[in-house]
Amino acid sequence: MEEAIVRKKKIFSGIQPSGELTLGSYMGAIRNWNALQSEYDCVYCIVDLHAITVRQDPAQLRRRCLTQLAQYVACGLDPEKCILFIQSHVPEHTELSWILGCYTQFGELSRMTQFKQKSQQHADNITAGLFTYPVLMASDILLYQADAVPVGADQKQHVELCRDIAQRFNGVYGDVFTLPEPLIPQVGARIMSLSNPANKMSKSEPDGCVNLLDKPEDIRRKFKRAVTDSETVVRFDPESKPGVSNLLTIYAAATGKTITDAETEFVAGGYGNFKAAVGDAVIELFRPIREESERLLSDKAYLEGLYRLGAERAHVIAQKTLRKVHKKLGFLPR
Ligand code: AQP
Repeated sequence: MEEAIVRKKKIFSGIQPSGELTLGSYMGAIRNWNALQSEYDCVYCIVDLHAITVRQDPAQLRRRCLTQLAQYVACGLDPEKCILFIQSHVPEHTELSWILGCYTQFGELSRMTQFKQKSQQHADNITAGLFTYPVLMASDILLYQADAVPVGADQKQHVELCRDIAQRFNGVYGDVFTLPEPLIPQVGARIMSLSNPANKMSKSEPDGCVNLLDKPEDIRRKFKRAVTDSETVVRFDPESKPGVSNLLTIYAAATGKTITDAETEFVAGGYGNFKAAVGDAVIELFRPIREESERLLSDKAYLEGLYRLGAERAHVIAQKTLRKVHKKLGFLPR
């Protein structure tokens, strides 16, 4: 009997080196990346081209790219199992981005929530890059023919736009791109800021943010100060108790317990004990990651070798897709 050849599904995702990796990016994205790497062909990127849509300090950007790579590996991403690389090292990302920009509507980009928020935050520097960010993101995903994109809830809209662009392109030229699905975790899809639980925890807004490399005493202090409410009941109710609900989500995601079990665990004892327990859970979760990141960062040659190899492997796949696109468009081969 003939055996069916089952194609392994492909996964792509990336994070901007626009700040330190946070509890939010860990819960919303990296944790899921880890879980997927054994079963799928995974490509994970440090999206430095996206980071420059807002001003970055060059020395800091260089340092953050290397630190982020070390953190990816320390979080459990295995360079033997997945491709880890830096976006600007694979020029096909920007080449495809120009092409896809010609298949994207101005109106579609104007509706993107992230553009609206970031153009308010950076009102003195609303660049074309900030506006066309989702086109570059679509290129990142489509170059690798990804079936799924593990991201936090805030990126769902961008992945949906990527699908629309791919569908439009395929509608004209035939089956060129795989249509990707967003993969959003059940718990931890949107971790909120500890100081303002109405806002998402974001690495470019350090206030209310817990970072992967924070020292235990800093994590403890940040949770101690976390904004809750004037009640004393630990109950999951994101509408009327956003701070407490966010802490319950973090606790559940960090320990693997359900939110209901977490509520029961803290039914007595008040907010003080609750906040300390959430802080301790995060400290224990991040301790091995911080220690391993520090160890890896002391071996710069290893990290450089890793990102070079990653770029070579990514380039082979990206080149194949871009050649196909050029051919479909009617560009003469070089
Ligand atoms: N608070 C969060 N909760 C859950 N998931 C989150 N992610 C980010 N913050 C949270 C997810 O992690 C990945 C980060 O990718 P990114 O840096 O490219 O995008 P971002 O969403 O713009 O991240 P930040 O931290 O908010 O960065 P800045 O401040 O530079 O814009 C994505 O999968 C995201 O969903």
